Amino acid sequence: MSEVTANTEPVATRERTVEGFVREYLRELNFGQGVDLSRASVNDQYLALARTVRHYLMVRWLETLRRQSELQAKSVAYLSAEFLLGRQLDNALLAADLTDIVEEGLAGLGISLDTLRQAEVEPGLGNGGLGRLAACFIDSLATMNVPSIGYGIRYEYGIFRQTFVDGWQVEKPDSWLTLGSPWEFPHPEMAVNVSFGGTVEDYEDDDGTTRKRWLPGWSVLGVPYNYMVPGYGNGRVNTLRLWSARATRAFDLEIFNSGDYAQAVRAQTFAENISKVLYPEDSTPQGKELRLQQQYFFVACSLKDFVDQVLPKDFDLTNLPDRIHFQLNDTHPVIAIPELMRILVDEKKWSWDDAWSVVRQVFSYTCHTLLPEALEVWSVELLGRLLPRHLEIIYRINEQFLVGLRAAYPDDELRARRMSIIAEFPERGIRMAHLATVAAVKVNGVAALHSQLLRDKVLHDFAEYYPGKFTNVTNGITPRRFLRLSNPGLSGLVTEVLGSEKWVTDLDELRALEPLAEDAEFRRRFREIKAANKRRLVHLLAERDGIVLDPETMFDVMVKRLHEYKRQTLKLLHVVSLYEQITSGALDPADVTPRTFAFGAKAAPGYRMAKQIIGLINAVGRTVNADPAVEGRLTVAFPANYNVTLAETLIPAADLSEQISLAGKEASGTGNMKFMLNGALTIGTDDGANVEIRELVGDENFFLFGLTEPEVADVVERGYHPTSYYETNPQLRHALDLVASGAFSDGDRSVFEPVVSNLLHEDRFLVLADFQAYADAQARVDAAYADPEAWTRSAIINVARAGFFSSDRSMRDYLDRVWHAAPVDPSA
Ligand code: GPQ
Repeated sequence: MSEVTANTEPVATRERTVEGFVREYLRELNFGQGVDLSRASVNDQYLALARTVRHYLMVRWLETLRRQSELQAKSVAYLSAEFLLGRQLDNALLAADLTDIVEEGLAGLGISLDTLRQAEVEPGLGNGGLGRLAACFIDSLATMNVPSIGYGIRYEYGIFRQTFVDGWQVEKPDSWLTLGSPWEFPHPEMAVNVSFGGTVEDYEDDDGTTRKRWLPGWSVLGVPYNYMVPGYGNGRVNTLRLWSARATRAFDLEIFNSGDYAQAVRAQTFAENISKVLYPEDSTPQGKELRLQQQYFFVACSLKDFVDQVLPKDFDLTNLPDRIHFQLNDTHPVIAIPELMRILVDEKKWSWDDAWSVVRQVFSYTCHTLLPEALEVWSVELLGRLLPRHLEIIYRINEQFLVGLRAAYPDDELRARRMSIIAEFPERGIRMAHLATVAAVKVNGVAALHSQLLRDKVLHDFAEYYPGKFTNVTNGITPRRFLRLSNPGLSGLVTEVLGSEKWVTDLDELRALEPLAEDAEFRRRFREIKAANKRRLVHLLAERDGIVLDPETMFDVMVKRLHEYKRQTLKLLHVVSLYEQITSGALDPADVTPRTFAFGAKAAPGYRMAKQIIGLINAVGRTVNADPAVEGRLTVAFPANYNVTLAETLIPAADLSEQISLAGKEASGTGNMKFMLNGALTIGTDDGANVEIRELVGDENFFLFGLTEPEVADVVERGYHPTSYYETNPQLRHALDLVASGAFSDGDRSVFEPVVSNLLHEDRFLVLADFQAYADAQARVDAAYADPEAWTRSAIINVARAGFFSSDRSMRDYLDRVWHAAPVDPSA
């Protein structure tokens, strides 16, 4: 008998050569995918490649897990209902340092790596900024050697696929899993049970104390799916654990016993509905029961997983604060607070005070909004029906909180009512942001201005009561995905002139580019890269959407969710105004800078005004693009289904970045940072992280316009009348009249009447008030663009000063200010 030696190292890691890769790849194709090369479809080829690449990361992953459980260092658990990851293949290749080997190996087999890249359907498990931020953060944590885990939901359907029918948004389900999902590792044997509903009863403990017991009405299983989160260039692979709902065995038994097979199967579907679909509302929660089920589902799974599986068996939970910090990504996971109380008090039989003293040391809360309608409030009726024990716990937390509050502010009942976790109007509800703020170690906003406004306005009473609790951590973006991978041209140039790739993990290195803004040859190369990126985008949009664009025009880009506060209508009114001025003869087309006005935006399916605005953008585009009077001058491009993948080609091609929200409404923005890093200049209001961008690049490299936040507050206070702007500004009037006339809707005046009349009579976000300032700023953009050398100088300065916006910096700030944790020594 031959001797078997235990060698856990996969063949792959021992064969970091083109031949070794090809051998592994063909093996995966034959034995994993079950096809031979001559019959393999592109999807077969892609799946085999993905699996081959993950082999190369596997040893590092196992090693990271082994070291993590050995070290027991303080870790971070990032709880988020959304992780908008984007495609995985390129990032995995980069982390494994395999791109060249794979490219060459595949080419030898007659396969183009690029074709396989395009075969990947991105996991769209998020709506927009909040979900993408979570993805950037876990990338940075892995790259910085921070022991951490991401916890979220494995939605079967991510954000819908947007299509346009006659210019109107029509949503199609996103079935990202149908062709196979090679990046996930399901562990059904590790499933955990999560309960809902039922009642709470008192009972007598062995030692005679009266305790509470939750008698749930139903339960589901949460199956963990693990994803690798590879660090860049450090051999570390962290874990993202997403939960998928399954029916419990109880459902199976019911099938068996009830005889009503169909009913029992329906019950199964009911359980599995919990992780079926991502709610497509961004910043506008709908208060739906299923959404609360989702929130509790993933939070309960995650806490149980952490306490029972991740921690060592004999772990003393009084030491929890030294071992973990749970970061709550907005209020979606805030139900974790009463859940941990329930675990400690009901299951571990701790006293309330002991439990509370631990709970208040392990959570921190990030707020991502300033819109009052975005702050989640769950009706007491619903929460009590779904989670009766949690409701009791929340009431008790509130009681205790109000006792302290009334002692600090005697005779200030109004303040107590304002701050109470329980709202009384319009119905009794649980204010999740208040619950989070009461329990959290730290509460942070996501940009300097936002954190200031949280302290001064949205959570002002709390900031007074808990002065040390509030802090700021300005958002960031990962330079791996948003420069190194998405902009190979600029990355190559930067690496060449800086002499190394150190900037990929230390983005402040970009500062060394600054003197080169004065170097004509460098500017020429920088410009040539931008031009090539524009040609790459033009090619993509031609193939993908049949959109025809001229890469010689200025690319003016606004991509983000469609929301009235973000003011896509402001940019659209500017387009309409230029169009109106040219066609009426007021403006000589020869004096108009040739521009491509690009939009990308999804609207929440139930948000009627947002869908109207999408219809209007497309209608204006149809008219403008077909009119010879403006040919070569104005083009509108609105590719459907803006997502991470499209962003990766669109952003590097942009000349001008549109960040034009009403001041005081955009918490931070992160697209603004991506454009800056890729050498676009910003036209923007004094809002969110725009403020910090402008501070860094200076007024001369930023097109600022519009009311400031205090001015907005003042206008609103004095009574805002949009019609007065309409009446006194002929250009604005002509533009609005043109829309109202039916010029973009075959003469039918009714089609866009809701948009026009909303702007004229309500205009919650002061579009008309800022119109002239915006048009003037756009005239400054034109003047600046007319001098390509000066424009390029500004663009280079933007790139050189973008280091601050690395999500690595955000993570350092969280580690220092919020988590009080540190990276571990990678060699330990
Ligand atoms: N954001 Cl409340 C979302 O993407 N979804 C949400 O539900 C809420 C906020 C955004 C916010 O609008 C942006 O300004 C931020 O840059 C982003 O979160 C990340 O913090």
